[in-house]
Amino acid sequence: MKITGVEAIPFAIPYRKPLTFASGEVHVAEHVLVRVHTDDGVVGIAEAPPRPFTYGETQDGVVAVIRKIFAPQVIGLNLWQREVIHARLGRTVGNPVAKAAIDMAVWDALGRTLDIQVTELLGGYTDRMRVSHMLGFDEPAAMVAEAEKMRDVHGITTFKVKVGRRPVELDVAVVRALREALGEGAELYIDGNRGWTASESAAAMKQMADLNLLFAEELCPADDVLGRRWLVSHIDVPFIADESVPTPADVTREVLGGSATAISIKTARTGFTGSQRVHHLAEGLGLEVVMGNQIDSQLGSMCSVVFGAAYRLTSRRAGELSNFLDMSDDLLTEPLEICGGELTIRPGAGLGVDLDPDKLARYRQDI
Ligand code: MUC
Ligand code: MG
Repeated sequence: MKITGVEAIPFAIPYRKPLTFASGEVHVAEHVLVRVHTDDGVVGIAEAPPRPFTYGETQDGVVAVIRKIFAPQVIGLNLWQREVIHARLGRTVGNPVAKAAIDMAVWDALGRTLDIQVTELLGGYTDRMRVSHMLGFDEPAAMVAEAEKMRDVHGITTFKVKVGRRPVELDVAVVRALREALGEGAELYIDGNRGWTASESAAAMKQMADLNLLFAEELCPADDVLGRRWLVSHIDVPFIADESVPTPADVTREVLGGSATAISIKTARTGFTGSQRVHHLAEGLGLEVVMGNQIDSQLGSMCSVVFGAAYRLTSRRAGELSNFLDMSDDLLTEPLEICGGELTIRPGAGLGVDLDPDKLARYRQDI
């Protein structure tokens, strides 16, 4: 049960199709694989997807902070001491995805040691989630074609549409085209990644008033404090805070300040231990919750569904679990499959997934 080593392995897998959104774009999954080793010979795994445009982390920075600061802080602790690990990692400011990956690899190692699924250790509410697919910027016809492919091949009927371009009519045209093509049965919501001002957001929401949106996410920056409060009080769908709420304290501040009425939980930034805190807080505050996507690979997507399926609140809405489909390859021995619009937990212990050593050798960047 004692942690004997923590590895941080940078890897890079190109996307078949880059994802573009208001705050950035991703062409290659330049992530960091984290492996936590124990004295029983157990190895827990997780990935850290650095997002410089969201949290300031880079692939090199994640590797360095894990090797130089975090690994020495957790080696020697045992797997049950997750709160000690959380506290020690918390001594360093920032670095959310590096901390989250260590936390989730520890939970995976614990599950494997006890021969229990992590989702059961967390809460065990269900074994699956409905899937929401995230559509990056493109022409309306191309975004409709992608949504139809996701519906026809994988049964997905919930879509998050990236918005935040100027003029706002560019994005309004996309959402209208999607609604017309997919019909009223599809769930549609939008994510602006802070691209618009509050008044642009309000104008866009007015133009989309007849399109039956489920949510609006981060349309304008939370730092535009008064404008955002004004916007949130004037729109009639839940307003999701995502990158503005990477910690429980941020959730409290944004929600009590009137700048959000729903939140995105991303295991990639809060791990399992931090996501539990955010989940419990959201439940207490009566917030809608969506399991978000940090443009995760299959390993990261499995972490999201493992957490999301563990609780009633997080499994109620479709989770953003499908963007790995755009990657040219992955690291797992058995690829994840989305069937009938759902992603199901794997039966094995821990996260229930294993790494393919040949694939890791092909994509790792450090040898
Ligand atoms: C999202 O929900 O914003 C895009 C940037 C990022 O950090 O996460 C993604 C998805
Ligand atoms: Mg978002």
